[in-house]
Amino acid sequence: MQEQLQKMKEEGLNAIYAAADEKALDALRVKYLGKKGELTGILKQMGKLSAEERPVMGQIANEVRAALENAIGDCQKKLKKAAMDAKLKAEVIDVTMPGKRRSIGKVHPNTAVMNIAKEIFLGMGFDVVDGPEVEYDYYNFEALNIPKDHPARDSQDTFFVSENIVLRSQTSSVQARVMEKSTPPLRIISPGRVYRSDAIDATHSPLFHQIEGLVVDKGVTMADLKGTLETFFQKLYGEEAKLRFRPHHFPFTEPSAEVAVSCFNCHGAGCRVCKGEGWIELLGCGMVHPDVLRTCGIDPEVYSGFAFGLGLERISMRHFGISDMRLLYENDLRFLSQF
Ligand code: 2NL
Repeated sequence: MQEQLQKMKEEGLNAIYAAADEKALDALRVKYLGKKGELTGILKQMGKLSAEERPVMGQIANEVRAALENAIGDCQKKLKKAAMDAKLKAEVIDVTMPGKRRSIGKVHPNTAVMNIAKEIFLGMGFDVVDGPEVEYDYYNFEALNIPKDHPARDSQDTFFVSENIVLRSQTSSVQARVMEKSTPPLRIISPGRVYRSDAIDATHSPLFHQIEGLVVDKGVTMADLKGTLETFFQKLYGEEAKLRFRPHHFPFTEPSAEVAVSCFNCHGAGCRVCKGEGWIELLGCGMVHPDVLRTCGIDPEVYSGFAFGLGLERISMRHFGISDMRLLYENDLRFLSQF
């Protein structure tokens, strides 16, 4: 029996020190020291021993149990530490590694230029007003002195939703609404989307953006119009920007003018950007027609006003050197991420 115990101790210790993980170790504990384990099996034979032999064998059995328990405890500690070391090694973070670059969205070129323009006008005391894109014929045309038979209403130019509803072809419709509701002094810009039934090409789109401006007060003159536009373009293009006013015709202004800005590239000498002209056509403007004021509930004998309208895309294209308007609407990230 003593031999059996010695043999079990040796085998047990070897197996315990060779155990690969905690699970294997626990299996060995059950195998040798468990309720139905080998040690219990051997001790069952105690009954066959004499009264003198029994305590001696009992002591040996206790020593074997203690040796195996110690070995198991020892190995458990080692295996725990090894498992923790492996875990820490696997989770190690190299703080010197370069970080992952996240791509951040950009402001669309049109939005960027719209923001700049709004800031300039806000700085000159203008309010920004907004209105519907699906508009009554009345505010888009009638109130602006464009009667029923006027060529500007041609369905070739305007998207009609129904007999008397259109997609607004100019944001003046918003300004007509403001005039109808309020009493002067008025100093507003109405930026936004407008629609015209144009074929798409490098300089035309059926949807584009406008900034229109309107000032109505007592004693407003053409000089105020010129000063306001000059200030705006000098803030946009620099102090050396010059404006050229040439007579024009709009149904809603009288007198009317078309305005060109000296080419910011060649300063008037003539180059590729201005197609050799030295000037770039940018907007239309004029003194608000007395009939328009009257229709919108403002007495033209007391008040006068000026108005202007400019296309945003032209300015965006110049600002960022974009040669084809379609690029502004295709939402191709390879294009948009450049700005
Ligand atoms: C253009 C330039 C323009 C206006 C817009 C306007 C607005 C009101 C009254 C009078 Cl409420 N005028 N806006 C004036 C002149 C030119 O736009 O090329 N339009 C076709």
